Amino acid sequence: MGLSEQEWQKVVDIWGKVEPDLSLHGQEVIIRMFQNHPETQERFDKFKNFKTLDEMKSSEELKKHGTTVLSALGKILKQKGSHEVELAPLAQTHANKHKIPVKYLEFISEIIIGVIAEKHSAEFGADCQEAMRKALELFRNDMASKYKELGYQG
Ligand code: ZNH
Repeated sequence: MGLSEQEWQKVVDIWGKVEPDLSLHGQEVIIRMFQNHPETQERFDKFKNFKTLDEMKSSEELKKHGTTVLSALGKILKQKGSHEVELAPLAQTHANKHKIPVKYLEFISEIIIGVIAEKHSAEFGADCQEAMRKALELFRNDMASKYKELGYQG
C-alpha cells in the first residue's frame, strides 16, 4: 500500500500547483461534496442551512473552511506517509467531535481528485492521478486505524 519515492514526488509536485489557489480549490471541493453527497452538509452546523448554490458560493466561511481542509491535507501529503504527528489531532476531532465516517473521507478524496483533474488537466495525468489516489487511500487507512483506537467505528 505504500507509495514509491517517485509516486510521492508526483503527489508533492501536483500539490505545488494546487497551493497558489488553495482557497478556490477548497471552496470547489466543499461545494461539490455538498452537492454530490447532501448528507455531508448535515454535519456542519454552520453550513447545513444553505439551500442554493449561490448561497454556498458567496459564503466567506465556506471558502475559509475549504482552505483549512486543504492546507491540513497539504501538510499531511508533504510528509510522504510519515504523517503521524499531523494526522493524530485530525483523527481525534473527526472521530470524537465531528463524527465523520470513513465513507465521507472517501467522498471527499474522489472529489479532490476530480477538482484537480479539472483545473490542472495537463499536469495531472493518469500516473499522477493514480499516485494521488494511493496517497489519499493511505491517509484514509491511517485515519480509520486511529478511529478504531479511539473507539469510533467510523
Ligand atoms: Zn474536516 C473541521 C480537515 C474531511 C467535517 N476539518 C476540520 C478542520 C480541519 C479539517 C483542519 C479544523 C480543525 C478541526 O479538526 O476541527 N477535514 C479535514 C481534512 C479532511 C476533512 C484534511 C479530508 C481530506 N471534514 C471532512 C469531511 C467532513 C468534515 C469529509 C464531513 C463530511 N471538518 C468537518 C466539520 C468540521 C471540520 C463538521 C468543523 C467545522 C467548524 O468549524 O464548525
